Amino acid sequence: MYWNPKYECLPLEELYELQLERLKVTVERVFYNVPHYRRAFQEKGLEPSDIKSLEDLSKLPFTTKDDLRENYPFGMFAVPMSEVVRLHSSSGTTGKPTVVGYTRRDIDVWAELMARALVCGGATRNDIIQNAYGYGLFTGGLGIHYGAERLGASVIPISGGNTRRQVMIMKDFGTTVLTCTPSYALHIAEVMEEMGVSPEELKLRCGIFGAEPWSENMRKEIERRLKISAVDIYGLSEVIGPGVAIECQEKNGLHIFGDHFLAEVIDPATGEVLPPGQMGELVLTSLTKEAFPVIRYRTRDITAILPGECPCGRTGVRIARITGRTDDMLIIRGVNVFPSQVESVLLQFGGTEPHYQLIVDREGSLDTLEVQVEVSEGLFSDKVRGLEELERKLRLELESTLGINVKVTLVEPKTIARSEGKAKRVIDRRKLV
Ligand code: DLL
Repeated sequence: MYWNPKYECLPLEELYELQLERLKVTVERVFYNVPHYRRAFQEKGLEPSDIKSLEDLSKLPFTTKDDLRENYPFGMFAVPMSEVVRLHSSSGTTGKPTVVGYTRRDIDVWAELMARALVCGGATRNDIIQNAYGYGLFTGGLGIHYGAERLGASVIPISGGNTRRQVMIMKDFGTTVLTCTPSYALHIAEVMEEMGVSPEELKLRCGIFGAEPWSENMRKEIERRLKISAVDIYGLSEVIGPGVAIECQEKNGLHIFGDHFLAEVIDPATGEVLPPGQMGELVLTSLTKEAFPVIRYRTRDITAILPGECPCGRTGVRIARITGRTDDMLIIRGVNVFPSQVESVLLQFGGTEPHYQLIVDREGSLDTLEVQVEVSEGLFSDKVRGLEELERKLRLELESTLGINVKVTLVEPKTIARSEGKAKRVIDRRKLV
């Protein structure tokens, strides 16, 4: 049930003590080794010795993606390159990618955290883990891989893509745990159906899915189609990669490994720290990283810190499922819309497939939202009236959930592009003009 019960279930008093000790070390490390941090601290009149309690965290400056870009590629590293044994990078939608580095010890800590995460998510050393996250600069593939090896499971480093082969290997090798993005898991389920392979022929029992936002309804759909238990895993390259947080078997929020990361949720407009239960932007501080420590990194991910304890016994902070990103949030005629809200509505309806795309455009000065949704095979061959009725119902439900007018377009099965990694849910044509 636990990989490292001592630290995962550390009594809170001891956890806070450890966090403070590690925060002080991290603050010193960045102050003396990273010019950006020294400047940012000095602008606020801060020195490392000003950090005397965990409450002092809120005095520290935020770090943003722009800060990382301005210091591209290695300016935020706190160790000489001779100590860096691995580089990863994540591409944003605009500008330069972010480059992150790891010392040998960072890689070791990451493997430990990923082993913890896999166990928390339901894997054991007896599992055969098919790792269909992309291998390469993306942290998903290698992050999960090292954790699975540390756990002692048998890893199949298949990476993303070649879906028919994924299904064949899953069947022939007796894969028990699948790791990939939720959108790819669904695509694998679809290809399995095409190949006439039923979940009963597989040994698959568990899926550890993340790297993109997904809804509770999407979880149910994946669980139903693959006949597995699916958990949500969260992480980001800037903070370490996968392994920052994961759900346990209770599936009631994602546990953050508090001996390695401090989490805050802030109001993205004012920067004010919000109390548990309130939704805002997640801000993370690393406590043990050597090569690329981050202080109050603004993730742009929207969540809330959950109040109360989890029956599983892990003591660190829990966060709610990420509903979207501040920069993914569409503002359509002044109304905030997240793709995950649309997904949730679509999945409540029979007759559609959870493959969808939001197309935002501007007619004159008015923003428009079109939701393209695939119809399931059976229904598509059905009478036109049935389709019209479905379109109308979906439109009404989406309009009442989102609070704006929506055009729903039902499209033929398998016409929306499938992803092997992170799905592209939004086409915003407004930006092109
Ligand atoms: O996506 C790391 C990862 C790999 C996480 C495999 C989980 C599994 P990046 O490519 O840097 O790293 O993207 C990080 O992806 O800020 C979120 O916006 C989003 N994201 C990651 N996990 C989740 C999740 C990896 N479970 C960005 N739910 C993050 C929602 C997620 N969004």
